[in-house]
Amino acid sequence: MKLYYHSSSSASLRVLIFLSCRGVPENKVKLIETGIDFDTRGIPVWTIPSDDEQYNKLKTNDYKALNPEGRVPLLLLEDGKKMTQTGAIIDLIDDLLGEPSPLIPEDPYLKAEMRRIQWIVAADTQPYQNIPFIIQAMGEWGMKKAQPIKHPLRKHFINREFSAIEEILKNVSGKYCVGDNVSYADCFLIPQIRNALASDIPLEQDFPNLHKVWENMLALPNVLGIFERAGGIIQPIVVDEKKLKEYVE
Ligand SMILES: N[C@@H](CCC(=O)N[C@@H](CS)C(=O)NCC(=O)O)C(=O)O
Repeated sequence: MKLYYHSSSSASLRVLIFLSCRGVPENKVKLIETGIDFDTRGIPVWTIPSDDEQYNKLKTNDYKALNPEGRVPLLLLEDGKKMTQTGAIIDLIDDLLGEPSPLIPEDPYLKAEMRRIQWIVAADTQPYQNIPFIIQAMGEWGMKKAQPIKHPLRKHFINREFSAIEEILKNVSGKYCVGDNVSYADCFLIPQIRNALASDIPLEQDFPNLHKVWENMLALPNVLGIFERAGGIIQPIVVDEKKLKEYVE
């Protein structure tokens, strides 16, 4: 299988952390980092690398030919089937491994708590703090308040949802989001915290339980290594500043 991802993408990092914490061998899921271009608004657009077989097959470097959603990550199976959406990708890889996943709590209630955190990050937080959404709000809807990464719209949604997760963690967290074992919830939450730190959210002060989980996850050398290879423990800003300025103005 092949995973098309980009290291600046928090959704991609969810799957990379999952693969590493689940101990999936590197030859089972080959990582293909997409190329990057920028549209007229300065927003990143993914491209198919020219040395990848999909480039020859599809005869274009337009990533939308591979994934009409235009988003990373994407999982390409050996038989050519594709899967998108991180929750579905992780479930599929885990099911294909064919044994009970150590990353899913056995207790049904705790499993549901894990899914709850996963969904708050994937459905209620990430889409509203995603840089393309913020740039759209600035350019089309006149919300020219600040740089996209520190934009109050982005900070509003991160703060709102982190407050909810903090309450959940008070009840179910141990070292990690759900008890003392790494679960899917951590794979989803940690990249979102990395994004929040780029927006100057005072994590330790405002969200002590999220901070605890963050510190414990970063103490795992494999997780730290993923962030370091992706540009550091704070989300890097990937926009074309010149195009963005022209668009917003
Ligand atoms: N709900 C999707 C989110 C994927 C997503 O938003 N990916 C971002 C990068 S973090 C992306 O590719 N954005 C490009 C775009 O929206 O055009 C998932 O869980 O896979």
